[in-house]
Amino acid sequence: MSSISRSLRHALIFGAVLAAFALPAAARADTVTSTIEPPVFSLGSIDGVAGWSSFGVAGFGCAIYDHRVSSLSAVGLNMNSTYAKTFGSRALRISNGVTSGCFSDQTFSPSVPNEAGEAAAASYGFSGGERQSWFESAFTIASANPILPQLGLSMSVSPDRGDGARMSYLRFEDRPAGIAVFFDDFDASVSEFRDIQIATLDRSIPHRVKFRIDFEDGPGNDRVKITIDGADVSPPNATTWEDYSRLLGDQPPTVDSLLFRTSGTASLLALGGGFLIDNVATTTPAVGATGPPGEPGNDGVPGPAGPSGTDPTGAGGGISADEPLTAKASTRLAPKKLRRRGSRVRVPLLCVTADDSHCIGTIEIRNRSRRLISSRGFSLKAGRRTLSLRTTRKVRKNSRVRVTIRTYQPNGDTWRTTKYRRVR
Ligand SMILES: [Ca+2]
Ligand SMILES: [Ca+2]
Ligand SMILES: [Ca+2]
Repeated sequence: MSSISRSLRHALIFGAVLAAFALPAAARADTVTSTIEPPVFSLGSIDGVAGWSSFGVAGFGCAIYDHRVSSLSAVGLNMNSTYAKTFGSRALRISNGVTSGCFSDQTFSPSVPNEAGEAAAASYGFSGGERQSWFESAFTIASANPILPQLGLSMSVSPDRGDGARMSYLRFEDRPAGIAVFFDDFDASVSEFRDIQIATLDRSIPHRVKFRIDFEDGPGNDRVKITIDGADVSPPNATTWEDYSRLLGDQPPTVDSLLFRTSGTASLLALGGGFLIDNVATTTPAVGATGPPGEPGNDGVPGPAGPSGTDPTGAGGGISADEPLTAKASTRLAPKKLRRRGSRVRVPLLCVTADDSHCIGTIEIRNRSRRLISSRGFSLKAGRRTLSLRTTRKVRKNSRVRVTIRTYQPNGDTWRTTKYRRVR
């Protein structure tokens, strides 16, 4: 669907627009951009770098995924090629050589300062700031092998708040005809997802992909626009997954980042190859924005009307009494010592749910003087899980810490437990 010249021109213009966008547009929209270059992005795991999260790769998730910051030369790409102009010297390389059914341990881009979603959307602590009504995100994608198809290669990308509660979805599959792109949304009228192929991309060049989501309060009305290389490839009436959350009895989630995920059947042939991802940019309107924000793309479309006031209503509800027996989901501390590993503490947890839903919540660790030394959100499948928390202070061997776990219930209540444990 794309000509070489258009994509090249797009890539070049995008770079220029991105640079220009940072200053004048800063008053109207907040954009977080990752160009995946040294010295900030070292080779290997992207976990913890400039707001990225990928703790499976760091060894603390369901699997050690093949998601790595890689040099283009290491994947055999000529540095004078189109690739080098678009990607610089490094990119985030993702293959489905390793997969899992888990979410929160896969790779998430940095969170924007102000989340986006409906007024009643639930953040459960995975996003923050002031609630905004639209979200944009863009990234460049290319095959790590521009010549031959990597059959079996597949990856999905979703706007997400940080735990896998996806609000939209694109899947990229390498096929003989090119890179097939599929879009999924949820059709409330038939209570089903639709999975539609929206493009086949030329494997030999990079492509710029953009999500634009406009949130409207109430069901069945969010709007999604997918742009590839400047062309609108959205299917008719493209919408979010908002009504999937409602079907499960929850509020739709907020979004503030992109989730890059490899699930399903692993393709061992793809190990060390896969897709290259770069120039990842996420945007929401800045607080107090009043004018029409320009888009960080090259299509020159004037932005939509700025938000007229925001609703900073948080989600999650109040804290209910400790350990009520009626909790539908609860996360407990497994009866084991916590383990220290560098600046991280590994916390063994047990997620108990009445059905096969997830345990979603937050965990806090405080030291003897009750000073907060670590906190993070989680979304866990039922069963035993080990969560890794990065600590801001050194934790001494055999010291006692206070762990507070809050698990959010679909009705907004919170199940809370606090325990003391030694760190081994
Ligand atoms: Ca780069
Ligand atoms: Ca987030
Ligand atoms: Ca809606």
